[in-house]
Amino acid sequence: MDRLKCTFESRESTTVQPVSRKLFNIMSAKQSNLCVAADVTKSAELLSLAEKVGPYICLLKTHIDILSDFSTEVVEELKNIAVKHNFLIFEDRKFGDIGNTVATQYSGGPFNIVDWADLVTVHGLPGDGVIKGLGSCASGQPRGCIIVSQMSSSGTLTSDEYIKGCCKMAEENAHFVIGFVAQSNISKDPRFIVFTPGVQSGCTSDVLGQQYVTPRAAVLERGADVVIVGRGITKSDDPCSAAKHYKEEAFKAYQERITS
Ligand code: 5IU
Repeated sequence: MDRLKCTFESRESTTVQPVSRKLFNIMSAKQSNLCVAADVTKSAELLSLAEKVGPYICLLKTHIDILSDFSTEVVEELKNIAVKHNFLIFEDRKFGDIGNTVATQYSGGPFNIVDWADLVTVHGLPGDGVIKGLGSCASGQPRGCIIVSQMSSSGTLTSDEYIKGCCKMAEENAHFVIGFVAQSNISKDPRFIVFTPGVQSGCTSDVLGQQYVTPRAAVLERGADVVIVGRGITKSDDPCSAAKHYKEEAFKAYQERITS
C-alpha cells in the first residue's frame, strides 16, 4: 500500500499507535489536513487563535516557550478548546539531546510538556535514545513524536543519508513515532504521517530563510499529508476565513491525490 494513494480513514487501521489513530480519525471526520502554527507570544492571543481556527484544523502547533506570560492555566484552557473543537496539540519542541536529558525536559521544567501535548517533534541527530527517553515519560497516556527529517529553511543540512536514517529510526520505534516533518515524499509507509511546514499561498519566502510552497504543491508535488501554516493564517486580517480557505485547499488536493 502506497501512503500517497490511501485514504486517511483506511490508514487508521494500519497502525496501533494511539495518537496516529486519533489524528487519522480527526482528519477524516473533520475533512481537515490543516495544522496551524500558533507562533504568538501572549496566552490570550494563543487561546483566541485556537478558538477561531479550531473548527478547521486537525492539529494546533505551539512553541510554548515563546509565550511571555506562560502559566499552567493556559495549557489547561488550550486542552479544553482542543476537546471542544476536536483537534490535537503539537508542541514543536524539537528535542535533540541524549535520552536522559530529553526525558527531564519533556516531563519537567516550567512547561511539563508531556502533560498536555499529544505530539512533539524530535531531531534524529542524537540517535533513537531521544525517542526512547521521551517514550519512557508517557506513562500510559497516548503520546507520540514526529521526527524532523527535512527542514523547509534554505541551507538545511538534512542530506539524503540523514533522511534515510530518520526513516529507519521511525520503523524501529513505530510504537512512539507517528511520522516525519519533511519537504518531499520520504516514506511510502501508510502508517507514517508526513507533516510539511513552509506552506503559504502568494508568498515564496521570508527574509530569514523560510521557503514556502502552496498547500496544493505541498500535498500533490511533495507528498504532504498534513500542511502546517503559520503566518499565512496568523498574520491574516481574518484568521478564521484564512484557516477555512487553507483547509479547503489542502483537503481538495489530498482528495485529488488519492483518486488520481
Ligand atoms: N517549522 C518550519 N520549518 C521546518 C520545521 C518547523 O517552518 O522545517 I521542522 C515551523 C516554524 C514555524 C512554522 O513554527 O513551522 C512555520 O511558520 P510560518 O508558516 O509562519 O513560516
